Amino acid sequence: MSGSHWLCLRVLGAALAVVCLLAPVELAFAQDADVTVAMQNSLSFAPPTVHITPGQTVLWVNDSSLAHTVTSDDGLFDSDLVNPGGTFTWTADAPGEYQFYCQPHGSPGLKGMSGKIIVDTSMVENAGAPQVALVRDNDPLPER
Ligand SMILES: [Cu+2]
Repeated sequence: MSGSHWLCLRVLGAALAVVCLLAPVELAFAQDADVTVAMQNSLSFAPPTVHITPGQTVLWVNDSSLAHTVTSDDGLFDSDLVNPGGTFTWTADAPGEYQFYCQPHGSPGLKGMSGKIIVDTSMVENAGAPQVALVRDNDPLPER
């Protein structure tokens, strides 16, 4: 009886080892889209504001029957026209606020069809990315 118990434990251990080996691969695929924003028939992005951490990727999906663009106010990225059913992705490198708009239906400054990406190192709890270290910007520095 104890022999079969050992076998059970060994199978369980092997299964855990396989899970550990697969985990990094799953994380790599997860970076393909950390947040999804829909382009809607109501000429808006949904949600209009998203939070991510540096290194994460936003995926825009055109759920409408019109072509739209995802154009950065600052010229950092521009999807050109995305047809119905099409997608566009952008990966944030650094913290900051990045406004964007749709060229046919909006304009810079969050006018019309537009939105904002907030890239913040303190948003780890929403990101589902435990490998990202939590950085606290507000910690007081020691006096010199
Ligand atoms: Cu549009």
